[in-house]
Amino acid sequence: MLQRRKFLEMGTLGIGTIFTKNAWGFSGKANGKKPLVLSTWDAGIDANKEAWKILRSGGRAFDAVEKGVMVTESSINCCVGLGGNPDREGIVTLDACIMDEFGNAGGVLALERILHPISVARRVMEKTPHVYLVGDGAQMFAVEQGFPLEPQKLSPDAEKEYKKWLEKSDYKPQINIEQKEGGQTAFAPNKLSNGAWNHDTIGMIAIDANGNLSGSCTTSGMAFKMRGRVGDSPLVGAGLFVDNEVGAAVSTGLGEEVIKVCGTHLVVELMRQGYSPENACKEAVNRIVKHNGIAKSKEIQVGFLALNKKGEYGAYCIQTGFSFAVCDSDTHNELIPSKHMI
Ligand code: SD4
Repeated sequence: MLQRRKFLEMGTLGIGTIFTKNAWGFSGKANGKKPLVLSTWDAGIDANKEAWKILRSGGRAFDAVEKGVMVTESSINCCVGLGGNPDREGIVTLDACIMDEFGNAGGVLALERILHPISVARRVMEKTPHVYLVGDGAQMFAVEQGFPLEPQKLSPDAEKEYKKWLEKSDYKPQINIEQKEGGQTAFAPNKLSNGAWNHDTIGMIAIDANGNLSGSCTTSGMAFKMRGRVGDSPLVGAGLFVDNEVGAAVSTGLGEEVIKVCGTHLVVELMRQGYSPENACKEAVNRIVKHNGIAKSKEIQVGFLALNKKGEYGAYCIQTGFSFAVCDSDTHNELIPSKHMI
């Protein structure tokens, strides 16, 4: 239903958008163009549009992946960023990381009350000798850098979802399993009362006209997580990895499973060995499924999205529901359903 609605909505966007029903049809568009930007989930369509403005004018992929996901972080109707669901204590904590074409990286973990964690992650990379800043320290640094401290309050949607969750306070982390619409209990709703999916993360990878790769990943993390819980998204090699000689990858879904296999590092290393982006993602998914067994894997969603140095891309996930957005021209910004294992 959502896919259909999104399709109709996308028809009204500035950049031409096409939704293909073919699970791996590219609507006749070449897979292997430069520049190109990819991002996870349906919010990726709007994020790609912003990133494309930079890429189309010959800009750097690194700037594109920052500016692109800032759109999603700003959107109050989206679960990414300050509009997202809080932890068990009712506080929104944000994780993000960014990597450039030189292998530099920066990240923030459990950052509170800052609208653009991705930009703070960039500053950590550019202005400190460190890769990560966490919690209060990350916030202090952000404020020193001129980022305004936003009010400590939940978005109307998040407040509603949190109140619903508090009725049972049942702690059973689960994430992004969409085909069970209606069958979900209150612990981690995959669909919000406003009809939007609970995609609390956006990952973006891009190749610019010079053939340089960069990536970003930003999230409010798992809904109603334990205070202090950190997922894969801000971790180099888990939620995001870029090697400018080979390719870039991002992940989404149950972060704990991605962390245990160093998911995006694995995907990039498989591409180095000659795997196509799709097959590299498939093999990384396979490792997670093998580790958990089929029965348990049915309760888990993880998706990987990858791009190689030639501009070829692909994705794979454990089960149906994951989609990604690809933009490679002024008229092509498309949401594609990922292939899945189960
Ligand atoms: C996490 N991987 O915190 C993130 C969640 C996610 O769409 O991808 N949600 O584990």
